[in-house]
Amino acid sequence: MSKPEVLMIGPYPAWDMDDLDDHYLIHRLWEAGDRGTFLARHGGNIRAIATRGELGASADLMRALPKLEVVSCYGVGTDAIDLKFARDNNIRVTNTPGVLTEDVADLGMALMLAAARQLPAGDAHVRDGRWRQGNMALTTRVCGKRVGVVGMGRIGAAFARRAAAFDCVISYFARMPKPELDYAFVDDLVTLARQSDFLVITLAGGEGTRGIVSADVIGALGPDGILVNISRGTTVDEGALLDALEQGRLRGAGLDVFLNEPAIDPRFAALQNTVLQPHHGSGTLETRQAMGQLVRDNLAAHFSGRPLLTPVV
Ligand code: 8YV
Repeated sequence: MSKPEVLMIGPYPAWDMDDLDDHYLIHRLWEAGDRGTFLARHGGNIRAIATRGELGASADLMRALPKLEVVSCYGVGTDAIDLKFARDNNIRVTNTPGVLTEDVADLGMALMLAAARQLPAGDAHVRDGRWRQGNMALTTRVCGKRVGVVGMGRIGAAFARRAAAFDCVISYFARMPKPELDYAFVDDLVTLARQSDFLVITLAGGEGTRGIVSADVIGALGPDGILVNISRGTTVDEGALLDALEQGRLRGAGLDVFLNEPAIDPRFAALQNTVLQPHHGSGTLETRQAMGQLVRDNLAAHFSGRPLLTPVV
């Protein structure tokens, strides 16, 4: 029996690619010269898409695959997948929740500490020999400070547990209060920002949260505030964030996500009060191995008629 044909939007690590090649006929879209020609040639036989959180699957792409049955996403965020099109066309969608929660939350804590204690500046102070001329400037304490968590899903809750271990006072903004948590629910982002020393964004991306951290929210966080974003670049008014960081109306930021990744706004590179990471919250060997396994297990379940492990649609 011929192998099911699968369209991959971008590469996975070699250990995943080898296994996928063993079980499926893989079409590598990122290697295609002309995508239109490539899809016209292969699209009619493709039954699955294997994509990544940041690459997604558009309605136009799925429309070019008349036999598409399932989209398996390497990542928890499905905001780049047209879920409505998938739902309307009986296309299943899976993601990789759970396995990446702890690492993304770890990076959020690391970014908060690095931005507050200015770890990149301290590293440079030592490496550049400037320590011989004197100590670096004083930085900002983290422990015991007020932390506002934007979004209280798996990642937000995992991050809050970490901040609580630093004796931080935690409040949060979410669609609904979660009374089972020992944190203060705040139903307005400006109010949350005004009463926070750190504002940490963990909520899902997509149209429903686009620009939710607005210029007003950034202004309420204020010149002593530090913003951390481990969600999606779309959740923040990035122009307002850059303006505030450049004009000293925000103490600093720790950012793992941006608009237009990886070709982010060059203004970020000039900022000394930011810590920047290349969308690497889930970027550990352990987590990426688990994510790849879950993508492959979902595909295997689909093609063997078993229930999907982590369905979104
Ligand atoms: C993905 C992400 O792992 O999980 C998500 O939604 O944003 C990342 O953690 C990454 O996009 C995979 O390439």
